[in-house]
Amino acid sequence: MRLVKRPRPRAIPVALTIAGSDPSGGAGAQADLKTFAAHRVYGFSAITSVIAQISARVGRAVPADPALVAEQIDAVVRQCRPGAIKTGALGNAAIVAAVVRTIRRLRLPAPVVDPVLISSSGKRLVDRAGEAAIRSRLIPIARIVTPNVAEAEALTGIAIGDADASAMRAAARALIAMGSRAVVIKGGHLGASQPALDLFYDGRRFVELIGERIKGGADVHGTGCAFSAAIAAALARGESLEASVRRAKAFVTRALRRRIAVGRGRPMLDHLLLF
Ligand code: PXL
Repeated sequence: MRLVKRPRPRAIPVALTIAGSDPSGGAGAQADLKTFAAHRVYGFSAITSVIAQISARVGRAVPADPALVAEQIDAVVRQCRPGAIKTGALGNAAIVAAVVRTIRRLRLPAPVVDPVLISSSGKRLVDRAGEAAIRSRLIPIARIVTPNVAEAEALTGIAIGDADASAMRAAARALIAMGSRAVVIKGGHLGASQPALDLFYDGRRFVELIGERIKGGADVHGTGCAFSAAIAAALARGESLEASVRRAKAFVTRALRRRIAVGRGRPMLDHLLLF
């Protein structure tokens, strides 16, 4: 038999999501992995919480043993150091603490923090103590934090109401004061008559990202997961933070426009945009 000389395997950027499991694949780690794949970024995942859910209904959520969350991160990092990390639903304060300790101990890249508090259907995905730990421990090590308006209000105590631009700026400043290096507040769920305005702030400059408002888009499950995962994917590919945020917004807008029906339930994002 002739020996065929194989080319060396290609290197590929790698990103890690630390997030809850959504068995229906619309949100959580499964959605993050699809988003990484759409960006041609290899995805690692550490599961923080197993959640019985479909797009229309979130059922029981069982947080993982915090040590097991840390062990999952240790395991994948042994194979390859990710170029970027994102965090999603974290369950409770002990998991938040374990994630922060592990990122510090392994000197991993500062994470994209999606401060997931409550699902769109109203289920708490992190308990109250966990929410406090996100504020006091995770946000201080974040590369960027990506709250929607409700999360920005909960984390800062500043009422933003209906697209009040000056209140959004105050909340962005407050999140930087908590220690994040940058913030993007997602205004997509605000009043239907207004454009989809996201506010980016890196502590020096405010950038208003105005996007097309997609009719019916606010009803789609998992947009926040896709947005923060897309930022991490672009960072893993070596793009600047602002370019990563702009690319992520364009990605979510496109995936929203092309949303898909998967049986019963809310529409889903078309992460892979194949046809
Ligand atoms: O979109 C917030 C979110 C994040 N992570 C998981 C979720 C949800 C919403 O349902 O299930 C695992």
